[in-house]
Amino acid sequence: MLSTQPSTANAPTIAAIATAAGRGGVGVIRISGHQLLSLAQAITGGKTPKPRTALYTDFLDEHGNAIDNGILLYFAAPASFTGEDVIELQGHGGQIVLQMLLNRCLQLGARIAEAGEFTKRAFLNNKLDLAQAESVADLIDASSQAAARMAVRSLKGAFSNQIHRLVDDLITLRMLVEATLDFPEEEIDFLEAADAKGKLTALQNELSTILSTANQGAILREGMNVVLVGAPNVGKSSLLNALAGDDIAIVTHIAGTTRDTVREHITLDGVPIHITDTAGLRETDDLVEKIGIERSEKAVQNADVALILIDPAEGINSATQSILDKLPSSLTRIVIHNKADLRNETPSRTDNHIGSLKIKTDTPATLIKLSAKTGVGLDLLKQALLDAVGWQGESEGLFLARSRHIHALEAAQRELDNAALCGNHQLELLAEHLRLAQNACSEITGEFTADDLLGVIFSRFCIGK
Ligand SMILES: Nc1nc2c(ncn2[C@@H]2O[C@H](COP(=O)(O)OP(=O)(O)OP(=O)(O)O)[C@@H](O)[C@H]2O)c(=O)[nH]1
Ligand SMILES: [Mg+2]
Repeated sequence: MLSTQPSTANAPTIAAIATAAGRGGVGVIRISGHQLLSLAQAITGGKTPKPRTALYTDFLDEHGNAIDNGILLYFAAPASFTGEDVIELQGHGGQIVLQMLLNRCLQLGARIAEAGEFTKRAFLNNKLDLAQAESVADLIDASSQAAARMAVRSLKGAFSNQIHRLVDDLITLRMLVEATLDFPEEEIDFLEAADAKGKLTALQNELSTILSTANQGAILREGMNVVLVGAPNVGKSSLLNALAGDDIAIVTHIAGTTRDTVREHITLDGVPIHITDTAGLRETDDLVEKIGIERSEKAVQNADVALILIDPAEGINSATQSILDKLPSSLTRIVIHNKADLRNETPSRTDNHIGSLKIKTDTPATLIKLSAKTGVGLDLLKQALLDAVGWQGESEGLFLARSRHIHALEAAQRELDNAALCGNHQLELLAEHLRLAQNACSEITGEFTADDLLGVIFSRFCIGK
Protein backbone atom coordinates (compact mmCIF):
# COMPACT_ATOMS: atom_id res chain seq x y z
CA MET A 1 0.00 0.00 0.00
CA LEU A 2 1.19 3.51 -0.74
CA SER A 3 1.98 5.56 2.33
CA THR A 4 0.02 8.79 2.71
CA GLN A 5 2.51 9.96 5.33
CA PRO A 6 3.86 13.35 4.15
CA SER A 7 7.60 13.64 3.75
CA THR A 8 7.50 16.55 6.20
CA ALA A 9 6.24 14.07 8.84
CA ASN A 10 8.59 15.25 11.57
CA ALA A 11 8.32 18.95 10.81
CA PRO A 12 6.88 21.23 13.50
CA THR A 13 3.51 22.92 13.21
CA ILE A 14 3.77 26.34 11.54
CA ALA A 15 1.44 29.33 11.65
CA ALA A 16 1.34 32.75 10.02
CA ILE A 17 -0.95 35.63 9.23
CA ALA A 18 -1.71 34.90 5.56
CA THR A 19 -3.44 38.17 4.69
CA ALA A 20 -1.55 41.38 3.91
CA ALA A 21 -0.57 43.70 6.74
CA GLY A 22 -3.02 46.55 7.37
CA ARG A 23 -6.75 46.83 8.02
CA GLY A 24 -9.13 44.61 6.12
CA GLY A 25 -12.59 43.11 6.37
CA VAL A 26 -11.24 39.62 6.91
CA GLY A 27 -7.87 38.43 8.20
CA VAL A 28 -6.67 34.86 7.80
CA ILE A 29 -4.31 32.83 9.98
CA ARG A 30 -3.00 29.72 8.34
CA ILE A 31 -1.68 26.75 10.29
CA SER A 32 -0.06 23.59 8.91
CA GLY A 33 1.21 20.56 10.81
CA HIS A 34 0.30 17.10 12.03
CA GLN A 35 -2.85 16.15 13.90
CA LEU A 36 -4.16 19.65 14.31
CA LEU A 37 -7.53 18.56 15.68
CA SER A 38 -6.37 19.09 19.28
CA LEU A 39 -5.27 22.61 18.37
CA ALA A 40 -8.68 23.24 16.79
CA GLN A 41 -10.40 21.95 19.90
CA ALA A 42 -8.29 24.15 22.17
CA ILE A 43 -9.12 27.25 20.14
CA THR A 44 -12.85 26.52 19.80
CA GLY A 45 -13.49 25.27 23.32
CA GLY A 46 -13.79 21.60 22.46
CA LYS A 47 -15.47 21.60 19.05
CA THR A 48 -14.29 19.03 16.50
CA PRO A 49 -14.36 20.56 13.01
CA LYS A 50 -15.40 18.40 10.08
CA PRO A 51 -12.91 18.50 7.18
CA ARG A 52 -13.78 21.03 4.45
CA THR A 53 -16.77 22.40 6.32
CA ALA A 54 -17.05 25.97 7.54
CA LEU A 55 -17.34 26.10 11.31
CA TYR A 56 -18.60 29.39 12.71
CA THR A 57 -17.08 29.70 16.15
CA ASP A 58 -15.42 31.85 18.79
CA PHE A 59 -11.60 31.73 18.83
CA LEU A 60 -10.68 31.43 22.51
CA ASP A 61 -7.63 32.39 24.58
CA GLU A 62 -6.19 30.12 27.27
CA HIS A 63 -8.79 31.35 29.81
CA GLY A 64 -11.69 30.61 27.53
CA ASN A 65 -12.29 34.25 26.62
CA ALA A 66 -13.06 35.08 23.01
CA ILE A 67 -10.19 36.72 21.10
CA ASP A 68 -12.40 36.97 18.01
CA ASN A 69 -15.11 35.04 16.26
CA GLY A 70 -15.18 33.87 12.68
CA ILE A 71 -14.86 30.79 10.50
CA LEU A 72 -12.58 27.84 11.06
CA LEU A 73 -11.74 25.66 8.07
CA TYR A 74 -10.06 22.30 8.55
CA PHE A 75 -8.36 20.36 5.75
CA ALA A 76 -7.30 16.90 6.89
CA ALA A 77 -3.99 15.51 5.56
CA PRO A 78 -3.21 14.70 2.83
CA ALA A 79 -6.04 16.58 1.08
CA SER A 80 -4.72 20.07 1.74
CA PHE A 81 -2.45 22.68 0.14
CA THR A 82 0.63 21.49 2.08
CA GLY A 83 -0.32 17.80 2.26
CA GLU A 84 -0.38 18.11 6.08
CA ASP A 85 -3.35 18.99 8.29
CA VAL A 86 -4.19 22.62 7.56
CA ILE A 87 -6.40 24.96 9.56
CA GLU A 88 -7.44 28.42 8.47
CA LEU A 89 -8.89 30.85 10.96
CA GLN A 90 -10.82 33.58 9.20
CA GLY A 91 -11.37 36.39 11.66
CA HIS A 92 -11.57 40.16 11.50
CA GLY A 93 -8.80 41.87 9.59
CA GLY A 94 -7.21 44.04 12.27
CA GLN A 95 -3.50 43.71 12.99
CA ILE A 96 -3.87 43.54 16.79
CA VAL A 97 -6.60 40.90 16.80
CA LEU A 98 -4.71 38.81 14.23
CA GLN A 99 -1.52 39.07 16.25
CA MET A 100 -3.41 37.93 19.39
CA LEU A 101 -4.79 34.97 17.47
CA LEU A 102 -1.36 34.12 16.08
CA ASN A 103 0.12 34.28 19.60
CA ARG A 104 -2.56 31.84 20.74
CA CYS A 105 -1.45 29.39 18.02
CA LEU A 106 2.18 29.79 19.12
CA GLN A 107 1.11 29.10 22.69
CA LEU A 108 -0.49 25.86 21.46
CA GLY A 109 2.82 24.66 20.03
CA ALA A 110 3.07 26.20 16.56
CA ARG A 111 6.05 28.26 15.48
CA ILE A 112 5.98 31.20 13.08
CA ALA A 113 6.27 30.05 9.46
CA GLU A 114 9.26 31.18 7.42
CA ALA A 115 8.73 32.95 4.09
CA GLY A 116 7.34 30.46 1.57
CA GLU A 117 7.29 27.60 4.08
CA PHE A 118 3.71 26.50 3.32
CA THR A 119 4.53 26.26 -0.38
CA LYS A 120 7.83 24.53 0.40
CA ARG A 121 5.94 21.86 2.36
CA ALA A 122 3.50 21.51 -0.55
CA PHE A 123 6.54 20.89 -2.79
CA LEU A 124 8.16 18.43 -0.36
CA ASN A 125 4.87 16.51 -0.12
CA ASN A 126 4.52 16.35 -3.92
CA LYS A 127 1.52 18.64 -4.08
CA LEU A 128 3.31 20.96 -6.50
CA ASP A 129 6.54 20.69 -8.42
CA LEU A 130 9.17 23.38 -8.15
CA ALA A 131 8.13 25.31 -11.27
CA GLN A 132 4.55 25.38 -9.99
CA ALA A 133 5.70 26.49 -6.54
CA GLU A 134 7.59 29.38 -8.14
CA SER A 135 4.50 30.37 -10.08
CA VAL A 136 2.66 30.83 -6.76
CA ALA A 137 5.13 33.62 -5.94
CA ASP A 138 4.92 34.95 -9.51
CA LEU A 139 1.15 35.17 -9.32
CA ILE A 140 1.33 37.11 -6.06
CA ASP A 141 4.03 39.41 -7.46
CA ALA A 142 2.44 39.80 -10.93
CA SER A 143 2.62 43.44 -11.98
CA SER A 144 0.44 43.14 -15.07
CA GLN A 145 -2.59 41.15 -16.16
CA ALA A 146 -0.48 39.32 -18.74
CA ALA A 147 2.00 38.27 -16.01
CA ALA A 148 -0.85 37.07 -13.80
CA ARG A 149 -2.38 35.04 -16.65
CA MET A 150 0.94 33.35 -17.30
CA ALA A 151 1.62 32.63 -13.65
CA VAL A 152 -1.75 30.88 -13.37
CA ARG A 153 -0.98 28.84 -16.45
CA SER A 154 2.30 27.67 -14.88
CA LEU A 155 0.60 27.03 -11.56
CA LYS A 156 -1.84 24.74 -13.34
CA GLY A 157 1.12 22.83 -14.74
CA ALA A 158 1.37 24.06 -18.36
CA PHE A 159 5.13 24.68 -18.14
CA SER A 160 5.82 21.59 -16.01
CA ASN A 161 3.95 19.41 -18.51
CA GLN A 162 6.18 20.62 -21.34
CA ILE A 163 9.24 19.74 -19.26
CA HIS A 164 7.80 16.34 -18.33
CA ARG A 165 7.19 15.54 -22.00
CA LEU A 166 10.77 16.51 -22.78
CA VAL A 167 12.12 14.38 -19.93
CA ASP A 168 9.96 11.42 -21.03
CA ASP A 169 11.35 11.64 -24.55
CA LEU A 170 14.86 11.91 -23.14
CA ILE A 171 14.30 8.81 -21.02
CA THR A 172 13.05 6.87 -24.05
CA LEU A 173 16.20 7.74 -25.97
CA ARG A 174 18.44 6.99 -22.98
CA MET A 175 16.84 3.57 -22.61
CA LEU A 176 17.58 2.83 -26.25
CA VAL A 177 21.19 3.91 -25.99
CA GLU A 178 21.80 2.16 -22.70
CA ALA A 179 20.19 -1.05 -23.87
CA THR A 180 22.55 -0.96 -26.85
CA LEU A 181 25.52 -0.57 -24.51
CA ASP A 182 24.58 -3.91 -22.97
CA PHE A 183 24.63 -5.66 -26.35
CA PRO A 184 27.63 -4.14 -28.09
CA GLU A 185 27.67 -6.47 -31.13
CA GLU A 186 24.35 -5.23 -32.43
CA GLU A 187 24.82 -1.63 -31.39
CA ILE A 188 24.85 0.29 -34.66
CA ASP A 189 22.09 -1.62 -36.43
CA PHE A 190 19.91 -1.50 -33.38
CA LEU A 191 20.19 2.26 -32.96
CA GLU A 192 19.69 2.88 -36.64
CA ALA A 193 16.61 0.71 -36.73
CA ALA A 194 15.18 2.63 -33.79
CA ASP A 195 16.04 5.95 -35.48
CA ALA A 196 18.07 7.21 -32.50
CA LYS A 197 19.48 10.09 -34.56
CA GLY A 198 16.01 11.21 -35.62
CA LYS A 199 14.83 11.03 -32.03
CA LEU A 200 17.75 13.16 -30.88
CA THR A 201 17.05 15.79 -33.55
CA ALA A 202 13.40 15.87 -32.52
CA LEU A 203 14.48 16.40 -28.93
CA GLN A 204 16.76 19.27 -29.94
CA ASN A 205 13.88 20.92 -31.80
CA GLU A 206 11.50 20.40 -28.90
CA LEU A 207 14.01 21.97 -26.52
CA SER A 208 14.72 24.99 -28.70
CA THR A 209 10.98 25.69 -28.99
CA ILE A 210 10.63 25.61 -25.21
CA LEU A 211 13.72 27.79 -24.83
CA SER A 212 12.46 30.47 -27.18
CA THR A 213 9.10 30.50 -25.36
CA ALA A 214 11.01 30.71 -22.08
CA ASN A 215 12.99 33.68 -23.37
CA GLN A 216 9.74 35.47 -24.22
CA GLY A 217 8.42 34.67 -20.77
CA ALA A 218 11.59 36.02 -19.19
CA ILE A 219 11.01 39.35 -20.96
CA LEU A 220 7.57 39.55 -19.43
CA ARG A 221 8.90 38.64 -16.02
CA GLU A 222 12.01 40.81 -15.89
CA GLY A 223 10.94 43.65 -18.18
CA MET A 224 13.63 45.98 -19.44
CA ASN A 225 15.63 48.88 -18.08
CA VAL A 226 15.57 51.89 -20.35
CA VAL A 227 17.64 55.01 -19.76
CA LEU A 228 17.19 58.45 -21.35
CA VAL A 229 20.47 60.26 -22.02
CA GLY A 230 21.56 63.34 -23.88
CA ALA A 231 22.53 66.98 -23.59
CA PRO A 232 20.49 69.39 -21.45
CA ASN A 233 17.21 70.59 -22.94
CA VAL A 234 16.90 67.94 -25.69
CA GLY A 235 13.62 66.83 -24.11
CA LYS A 236 14.50 63.74 -22.04
CA SER A 237 12.08 64.55 -19.23
CA SER A 238 9.40 65.49 -21.74
CA LEU A 239 9.83 62.07 -23.36
CA LEU A 240 9.62 60.31 -19.98
CA ASN A 241 6.38 62.15 -19.28
CA ALA A 242 5.02 61.33 -22.73
CA LEU A 243 5.81 57.61 -22.32
CA ALA A 244 4.34 57.54 -18.82
CA GLY A 245 1.32 59.59 -19.88
CA ASP A 246 1.79 61.71 -16.77
CA ASP A 247 3.79 64.67 -15.45
CA ILE A 248 6.44 62.67 -13.62
CA ALA A 249 9.53 64.81 -14.16
CA ILE A 250 9.85 68.59 -14.14
CA VAL A 251 10.15 70.09 -17.62
CA THR A 252 11.34 73.66 -18.23
CA HIS A 253 13.16 75.51 -20.97
CA ILE A 254 16.10 75.95 -18.58
CA ALA A 255 19.05 73.70 -19.45
CA GLY A 256 19.98 71.59 -16.42
CA THR A 257 16.45 71.16 -15.05
CA THR A 258 16.85 67.50 -14.14
CA ARG A 259 19.62 67.05 -11.61
CA ASP A 260 18.87 63.67 -10.11
CA THR A 261 17.80 60.47 -11.83
CA VAL A 262 14.02 59.92 -11.93
CA ARG A 263 12.63 56.41 -12.29
CA GLU A 264 9.20 55.44 -13.56
CA HIS A 265 7.61 52.09 -14.38
CA ILE A 266 5.24 51.60 -17.28
CA THR A 267 4.01 48.58 -19.19
CA LEU A 268 4.01 48.28 -22.97
CA ASP A 269 1.90 45.42 -24.33
CA GLY A 270 2.21 43.78 -20.90
CA VAL A 271 6.01 44.12 -20.76
CA PRO A 272 7.24 46.03 -17.69
CA ILE A 273 9.53 48.91 -18.68
CA HIS A 274 11.62 50.65 -16.04
CA ILE A 275 12.58 54.07 -17.40
CA THR A 276 15.25 56.30 -15.90
CA ASP A 277 15.43 59.98 -16.81
CA THR A 278 18.84 61.48 -16.17
CA ALA A 279 20.53 64.83 -15.77
CA GLY A 280 21.52 66.43 -19.09
CA LEU A 281 25.14 65.77 -19.97
CA ARG A 282 27.50 68.75 -20.28
CA GLU A 283 30.72 70.13 -18.84
CA THR A 284 29.87 71.87 -15.61
CA ASP A 285 31.43 73.28 -12.43
CA ASP A 286 28.17 73.03 -10.51
CA LEU A 287 28.68 70.44 -7.76
CA VAL A 288 25.07 69.19 -7.71
CA GLU A 289 24.94 68.91 -11.50
CA LYS A 290 28.25 67.04 -11.52
CA ILE A 291 26.88 64.45 -9.12
CA GLY A 292 23.74 64.21 -11.26
CA ILE A 293 25.88 63.52 -14.34
CA GLU A 294 27.79 60.81 -12.47
CA ARG A 295 24.43 59.23 -11.68
CA SER A 296 23.48 59.43 -15.37
CA GLU A 297 26.63 57.45 -16.18
CA LYS A 298 25.77 54.78 -13.61
CA ALA A 299 22.19 54.51 -14.88
CA VAL A 300 23.49 53.85 -18.39
CA GLN A 301 25.69 51.01 -17.15
CA ASN A 302 22.65 49.21 -15.66
CA ALA A 303 20.36 49.64 -18.66
CA ASP A 304 19.28 47.22 -21.39
CA VAL A 305 18.33 49.97 -23.81
CA ALA A 306 19.67 53.54 -24.06
CA LEU A 307 17.48 56.19 -25.63
CA ILE A 308 20.01 58.74 -26.85
CA LEU A 309 18.34 62.08 -27.51
CA ILE A 310 20.06 64.36 -29.95
CA ASP A 311 19.21 67.75 -31.33
CA PRO A 312 20.10 67.18 -35.01
CA ALA A 313 21.06 70.84 -35.42
CA GLU A 314 23.51 70.67 -32.52
CA GLY A 315 24.90 67.15 -32.96
CA ILE A 316 26.45 65.35 -30.03
CA ASN A 317 28.19 67.40 -27.38
CA SER A 318 31.44 66.17 -25.85
CA ALA A 319 29.93 65.15 -22.51
CA THR A 320 27.37 62.94 -24.29
CA GLN A 321 30.04 61.55 -26.59
CA SER A 322 32.20 60.57 -23.63
CA ILE A 323 29.30 58.54 -22.20
CA LEU A 324 28.57 56.97 -25.57
CA ASP A 325 32.19 55.88 -25.80
CA LYS A 326 31.78 53.97 -22.55
CA LEU A 327 28.49 52.25 -23.43
CA PRO A 328 28.66 48.47 -23.00
CA SER A 329 28.48 46.84 -26.42
CA SER A 330 25.55 44.67 -25.27
CA LEU A 331 23.44 47.78 -24.73
CA THR A 332 20.82 48.45 -27.39
CA ARG A 333 20.87 52.03 -28.65
CA ILE A 334 17.92 53.95 -29.99
CA VAL A 335 18.82 57.41 -31.25
CA ILE A 336 16.06 59.97 -31.01
CA HIS A 337 15.73 63.20 -32.90
CA ASN A 338 13.19 64.93 -30.69
CA LYS A 339 11.20 68.10 -31.39
CA ALA A 340 10.22 66.94 -34.89
CA ASP A 341 7.35 69.45 -34.64
CA LEU A 342 9.79 72.37 -34.69
CA ARG A 343 11.38 71.11 -37.90
CA ASN A 344 8.09 70.13 -39.52
CA GLU A 345 9.41 66.60 -39.89
CA THR A 346 7.18 63.57 -40.31
CA PRO A 347 7.86 60.96 -37.65
CA SER A 348 9.95 58.04 -38.90
CA ARG A 349 11.99 55.03 -37.93
CA THR A 350 15.23 53.93 -39.58
CA ASP A 351 16.82 50.68 -38.45
CA ASN A 352 20.56 49.97 -38.69
CA HIS A 353 21.32 53.64 -38.83
CA ILE A 354 25.02 54.49 -38.65
CA GLY A 355 26.37 57.96 -38.75
CA SER A 356 24.96 60.34 -36.21
CA LEU A 357 26.70 58.43 -33.44
CA LYS A 358 30.46 58.56 -33.37
CA ILE A 359 30.61 55.40 -31.27
CA LYS A 360 33.96 53.66 -31.41
CA THR A 361 32.54 50.47 -32.88
CA ASP A 362 30.09 52.39 -35.04
CA THR A 363 27.40 50.16 -33.61
CA PRO A 364 24.30 50.53 -35.74
CA ALA A 365 21.29 51.93 -33.95
CA THR A 366 17.65 52.57 -34.67
CA LEU A 367 16.90 56.24 -35.39
CA ILE A 368 13.51 57.62 -34.53
CA LYS A 369 12.21 61.08 -35.30
CA LEU A 370 9.42 62.13 -32.97
CA SER A 371 8.03 64.92 -30.85
CA ALA A 372 7.73 64.38 -27.12
CA LYS A 373 5.61 67.51 -26.98
CA THR A 374 2.92 66.60 -29.52
CA GLY A 375 3.28 62.83 -29.14
CA VAL A 376 3.78 62.13 -32.85
CA GLY A 377 6.14 59.22 -33.42
CA LEU A 378 5.71 57.94 -29.87
CA ASP A 379 4.11 54.73 -31.15
CA LEU A 380 7.20 54.12 -33.32
CA LEU A 381 9.38 54.40 -30.23
CA LYS A 382 7.16 52.04 -28.23
CA GLN A 383 7.36 49.42 -30.98
CA ALA A 384 11.14 49.89 -31.26
CA LEU A 385 11.47 49.27 -27.52
CA LEU A 386 9.48 46.03 -27.76
CA ASP A 387 11.55 44.99 -30.79
CA ALA A 388 14.75 45.74 -28.88
CA VAL A 389 14.01 42.95 -26.42
CA GLY A 390 12.52 40.69 -29.06
CA TRP A 391 8.98 40.74 -27.67
CA GLN A 392 6.58 38.92 -30.01
CA GLY A 393 3.37 39.52 -28.09
CA GLU A 394 1.49 37.36 -25.65
CA SER A 395 0.64 33.94 -26.98
CA GLU A 396 -1.12 30.90 -25.61
CA GLY A 397 1.88 28.77 -24.64
CA LEU A 398 3.79 31.49 -22.83
CA PHE A 399 4.92 31.10 -19.22
CA LEU A 400 6.87 33.36 -16.88
CA ALA A 401 10.36 31.92 -17.08
CA ARG A 402 12.96 32.66 -14.46
CA SER A 403 16.64 32.90 -15.25
CA ARG A 404 17.04 29.61 -13.35
CA HIS A 405 14.78 27.92 -15.94
CA ILE A 406 16.60 29.50 -18.87
CA HIS A 407 20.00 28.41 -17.53
CA ALA A 408 18.76 24.85 -17.02
CA LEU A 409 17.27 24.72 -20.54
CA GLU A 410 20.48 26.12 -22.02
CA ALA A 411 22.53 23.53 -20.13
CA ALA A 412 20.27 20.78 -21.47
CA GLN A 413 20.62 22.21 -24.98
CA ARG A 414 24.44 22.14 -24.72
CA GLU A 415 24.32 18.49 -23.62
CA LEU A 416 22.03 17.56 -26.53
CA ASP A 417 24.31 19.41 -28.98
CA ASN A 418 27.27 17.49 -27.59
CA ALA A 419 25.29 14.26 -27.79
CA ALA A 420 24.62 14.95 -31.47
CA LEU A 421 28.37 15.25 -32.09
CA CYS A 422 29.08 11.76 -30.69
CA GLY A 423 30.11 9.25 -33.31
CA ASN A 424 28.83 5.67 -33.57
CA HIS A 425 31.67 4.43 -31.40
CA GLN A 426 31.12 6.88 -28.55
CA LEU A 427 27.94 5.42 -27.20
CA GLU A 428 29.03 5.76 -23.57
CA LEU A 429 29.72 9.43 -24.05
CA LEU A 430 26.37 9.83 -25.81
CA ALA A 431 24.61 8.15 -22.88
CA GLU A 432 26.36 10.47 -20.45
CA HIS A 433 25.36 13.65 -22.36
CA LEU A 434 21.76 12.46 -22.43
CA ARG A 435 21.84 11.76 -18.69
CA LEU A 436 23.18 15.27 -17.99
CA ALA A 437 20.52 16.80 -20.27
CA GLN A 438 17.83 14.97 -18.32
CA ASN A 439 19.26 16.17 -14.99
CA ALA A 440 19.27 19.77 -16.22
CA CYS A 441 15.60 19.54 -17.24
CA SER A 442 14.64 17.86 -13.98
CA GLU A 443 16.17 20.73 -12.05
CA ILE A 444 13.33 22.91 -13.35
CA THR A 445 10.59 20.79 -11.83
CA GLY A 446 12.69 20.05 -8.76
CA GLU A 447 13.09 16.30 -9.19
CA PHE A 448 16.82 16.85 -9.25
CA THR A 449 17.60 19.86 -7.13
CA ALA A 450 20.06 20.66 -4.39
CA ASP A 451 18.71 21.63 -0.96
CA ASP A 452 20.46 25.00 -0.93
CA LEU A 453 18.66 25.97 -4.14
CA LEU A 454 15.34 25.24 -2.44
CA GLY A 455 16.35 27.57 0.39
CA VAL A 456 17.05 30.38 -2.06
CA ILE A 457 13.82 29.89 -4.00
CA PHE A 458 11.43 29.75 -1.05
CA SER A 459 13.07 32.49 1.00
CA ARG A 460 11.88 34.99 -1.64
CA PHE A 461 8.22 34.21 -0.95
CA CYS A 462 6.09 36.23 1.42
CA ILE A 463 5.26 34.92 4.88
CA GLY A 464 2.03 32.95 5.04
CA LYS A 465 2.39 31.52 1.51
N1 LIG B 1 8.57 72.04 -29.52
C1 LIG B 1 8.98 71.07 -28.73
N2 LIG B 1 9.53 71.35 -27.55
C2 LIG B 1 9.94 70.35 -26.75
C3 LIG B 1 9.82 68.99 -27.15
N3 LIG B 1 10.33 68.21 -26.17
C4 LIG B 1 10.72 69.05 -25.20
N4 LIG B 1 10.50 70.34 -25.55
C5 LIG B 1 10.84 71.53 -24.76
O1 LIG B 1 12.23 71.55 -24.54
C6 LIG B 1 12.52 72.10 -23.26
C7 LIG B 1 13.39 71.14 -22.46
O2 LIG B 1 12.65 69.97 -22.20
P1 LIG B 1 13.04 68.96 -21.05
O3 LIG B 1 12.16 67.78 -21.20
O4 LIG B 1 13.07 69.64 -19.73
O5 LIG B 1 14.53 68.61 -21.48
P2 LIG B 1 15.60 67.71 -20.72
O6 LIG B 1 16.39 67.01 -21.75
O7 LIG B 1 14.95 66.88 -19.68
O8 LIG B 1 16.50 68.82 -20.05
P3 LIG B 1 17.46 68.71 -18.76
O9 LIG B 1 16.64 68.14 -17.65
O10 LIG B 1 17.85 70.10 -18.53
O11 LIG B 1 18.61 67.86 -19.13
C8 LIG B 1 11.17 72.38 -22.61
O12 LIG B 1 10.87 73.74 -22.79
C9 LIG B 1 10.22 71.49 -23.39
O13 LIG B 1 8.90 71.99 -23.40
C10 LIG B 1 9.22 68.72 -28.43
O14 LIG B 1 9.09 67.58 -28.88
N5 LIG B 1 8.85 69.80 -29.18
MG1 LIG C 1 15.17 66.80 -17.68
